[in-house]
Amino acid sequence: MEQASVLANIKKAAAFIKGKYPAKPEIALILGSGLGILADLVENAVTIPYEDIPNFPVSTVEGHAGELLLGTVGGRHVLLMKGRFHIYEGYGVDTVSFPVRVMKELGVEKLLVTNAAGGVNTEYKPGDLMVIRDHINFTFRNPLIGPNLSELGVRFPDMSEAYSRRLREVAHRVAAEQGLTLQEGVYIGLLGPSYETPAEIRMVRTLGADAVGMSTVSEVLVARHAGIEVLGFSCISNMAAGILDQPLSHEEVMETTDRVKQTFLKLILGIIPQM
Ligand code: 6GU
Repeated sequence: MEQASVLANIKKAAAFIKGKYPAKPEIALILGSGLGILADLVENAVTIPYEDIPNFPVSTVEGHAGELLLGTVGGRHVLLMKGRFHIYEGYGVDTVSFPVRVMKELGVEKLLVTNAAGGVNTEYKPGDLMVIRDHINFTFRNPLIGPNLSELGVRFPDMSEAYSRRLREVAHRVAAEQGLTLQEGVYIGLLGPSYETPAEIRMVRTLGADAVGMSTVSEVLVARHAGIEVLGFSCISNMAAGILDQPLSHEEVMETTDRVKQTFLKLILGIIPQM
């Protein structure tokens, strides 16, 4: 798409949201499987269905469209995406990351992303929480391809600290205060939707990955391009293929995220006021 019209699309979506919630959201939250319940803790929330927002992608695959929540958490104005978009659903990386561009236009300065991921590091256990130190883009797609939107960021954005050291330190401090063990490691993002083979998992371990998933990377690339500070977490919902002698299932992913969601939520609620 033409550069000018991409910018116009972003601005139009942002203007619509501003009309419903005039305050500047400082922190944005994109929460993966199972953590949607955080939405219940947003105070004075304004809810906007994605389908109402001009140019916003709508989920055609999962049946229910998703919604944006704006409100406060711990006294901070937040924007929360209830429902995200994945490449495996058939969306392009530009669509998957479009909401992040709108966040920037709204004045968002910090992004907290979470996902469910398979454990690649054999020291990990299902139910572990991992703060993301860095990622490997194994989708081989990049939402920044195309004419650079120089109003948003530079042509060749630096990724040497994609996941903020400062925010990772906040996460470790809050986790320690809560008596929680928090892993830190490298997330590798693949296309999915099939889980990996044992040979692929041995490969990504060799490449330096600790956790494997199907989301997050596109959104973080766009956020960093725009200078948004990022904090990411993976909930290790299961061990990746070939580590345990058992097949992988989405049910296991859902069961584990459900089991740890209160702990995860408490951690995130502890972190938000300190971001
Ligand atoms: Cl094992 N792989 C991927 N790609 N995504 C996952 C997963 C595994 N477990 C949860 N999400």
